Amino acid sequence: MNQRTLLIVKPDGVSRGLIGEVIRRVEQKGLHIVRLRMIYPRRKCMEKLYDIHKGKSFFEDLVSFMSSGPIVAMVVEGDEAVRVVRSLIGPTDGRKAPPGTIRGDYAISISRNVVHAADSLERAEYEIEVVFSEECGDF
Ligand code: FUP
Repeated sequence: MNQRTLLIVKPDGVSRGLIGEVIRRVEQKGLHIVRLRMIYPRRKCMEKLYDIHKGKSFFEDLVSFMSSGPIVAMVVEGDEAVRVVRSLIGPTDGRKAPPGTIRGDYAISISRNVVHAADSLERAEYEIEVVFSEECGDF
């Protein structure tokens, strides 16, 4: 089934010069980037993006980190795009993510893990709306 999902290059990925590498892997897989936006996100927007983690021990650090520098957000389209993009990025913890995945190849941390991707179709719709809204931030 054709789907659209949200993929973000986080501030650590941007500062490390990994935007091109992430885009290359998405395109190499055969997925299509249908929207692309670089923003310096406001704190409030990152709180909305990660609303499901509110109250957890890492929430403050997560939101501060995500609003500490520019991010690149993209809408990625393709067959089973939600699942396929999740498999491209790998598990959350870079130390456990297998080589060949973006996190497995470029991260050794659970919190500075280069990329974010929506984990369901419902979340994808919600997160695209949040991150591509005008008020999320500018550059
Ligand atoms: P993921 O969907 O793989 O990005 O992972 P989660 O939704 O579980 O977590 C979202 C973000 O919270 C992670 F990318 C990093 C941060 N996090 C931590 O910093 N510590 C944790 O123990 C879990 C998550």
